[in-house]
Formats: sequence, C-alpha cells, structure tokens
Amino acid sequence: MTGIKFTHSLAVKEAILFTALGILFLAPVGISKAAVVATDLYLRSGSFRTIDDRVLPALCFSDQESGPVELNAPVLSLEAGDILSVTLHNQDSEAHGLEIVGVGGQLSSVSPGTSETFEFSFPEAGTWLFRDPVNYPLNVGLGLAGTVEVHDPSATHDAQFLWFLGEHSEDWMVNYDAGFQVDTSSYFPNYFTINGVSGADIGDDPRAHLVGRVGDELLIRVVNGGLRLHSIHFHGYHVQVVARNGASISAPRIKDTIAVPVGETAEFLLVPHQPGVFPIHDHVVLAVAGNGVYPNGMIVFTDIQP
Ligand SMILES: [Cu+2]
Repeated sequence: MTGIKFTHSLAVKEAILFTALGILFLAPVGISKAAVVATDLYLRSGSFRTIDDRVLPALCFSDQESGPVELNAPVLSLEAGDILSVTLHNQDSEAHGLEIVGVGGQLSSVSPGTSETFEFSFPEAGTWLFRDPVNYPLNVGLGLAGTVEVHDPSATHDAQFLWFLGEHSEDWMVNYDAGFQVDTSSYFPNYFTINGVSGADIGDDPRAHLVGRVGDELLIRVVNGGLRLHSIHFHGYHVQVVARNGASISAPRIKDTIAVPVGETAEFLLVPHQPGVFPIHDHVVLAVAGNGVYPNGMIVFTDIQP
C-alpha cells in the first residue's frame, strides 16, 4: 500500500535560481511561486486481493510502469499553492481519462498506448477524489479512483489519517475481464474496503488505524471512491465535520454518524476525550462484511492512549 511519491524538482531549481538572484542583486528572496509537483500514473490491468484471499481482476492507477500491480487506493500528496502535473500513461486497450471531482475540466480521454499530461492548481488545502470519468460508473467500479490530499504547511493537527472508501463487485470484475458486456444497472458489490483493504487488515495500515492520545487533534480525510453512499459511525467519540469536497466549514457540526455521498469527500476532526479501543464502521451492516462474512468489510478501530 504505497502512496505515490513526487519530485519537487522544479521547486528546487526555482529556489536555487531565486537564491542566486537574491545574492546577485542583494534583493529579498521571499518571492513565492507555485511549485509544480509532477507525477506519472500508469493505468494498468491489475488485481484486487480480497480479505478471504481471492484474486479478482481490476484496473489500477499505479506509480509503477511494470511488475505486478494490486488495487491500493493511490494517493497524490501536495501542498496548498502547488500545481499538480499528472502524466497519465494508458497501458490498457481502451481509452481512459483523468478527472479530479470538483476541480474539473480535465475530462479528455487518453487513447490506448498513449500518454497525456493534465495540470490542476490547488490554491487551498483539502481532500479530493480523482477518477477515470470514461465509461462511468464501470471504470470506477473496476478500481480507477484515488485521493488527492493537499496539505496546509501551517496546520496544527497532531496526526492525520486517510480513509478511502471503496466497494467491489465480483460480478463486474469477472464479467469485464472475460470480455462480456457489464450490466451497470445492476450493482451488488460484495467486498468493501478502506484504502484497498478490509476488516482486520485495515488495522495494519498506518494511514487508517486511528492511533493517538487524549487531547490530540486528529484529522481524518474521508473519500467516497465507491458507487454507494457510505455513512461512517463512530463508537466512543464524536467528531467535527470540518470540510466537505475541499471546502472548509466555518461552523462545524459535531456528530457520531456522518454520511459521505458518492464521489464526495469530507474531513473529520477528532479530539479524543477518553482513551480506548472503539470500532468505527459503515452504518450499513452489509458494508462491514466481506463476501457476506462479518466483520470483513469497512471497520477501523481507534487506539487512543491516555
Ligand atoms: Cu456500531
């Protein structure tokens, strides 16, 4: 479960240039200029390993050009003010595209075997969903979605977490892989994931496992990358909903169950008032199961120390 790493090569070059100019002209060097964060995404066929150790065919956005690829809910990370430059390499036999929901405007398709670069600017911190807008909802259902997280360098929270919510329909995946027409009017997902994994495996993901201390400010980014509404229910704690779809909320509401609609994102702020290990799960019991087995779906535990 790797995030995607970026090079800040342009920013570094600019810093060197500005520093050089500053020395040359004895001028202040504090001219701020947007860093361009460049990354490559390889759109490839891969696999989804289920909690009950089955391997289903999937389509994946990967930071690796070759080798085995598993569905892993990729993350593009940058800082407020940066420009994200993504080069999408389409290794599939059909056209695909790239969209950041709510940031928009980048819906053109990339032909098989070709590459295209998309640029998005992020003046503010926040959380967004990226996905393939082509053949919606099929390609998203096959795995083509991930997170854009934009950090505020002056943020004061003690830790941050990411829950990328996904569902997976074995019927869609198997039929697509066999070359059959997938009937997208019928959708019965049977696996439910957070950051691409389910049940007890979520506890092994440091991005998801909610570890902290009483009084900490814990920021939780939630992305609904699936095709069904998910409502996250907390035991033991209430959270403030501090942002939705990349926009911060000035008077946050305090809740223990928060709905995150399809394609949307939310940011929760949890300040634990008590220590403990408590479950947090999707309010729909089906989504807490994996292929009908409870609790092999969307469930996370807190680990809050005094
Ligand atoms: Cu419960």
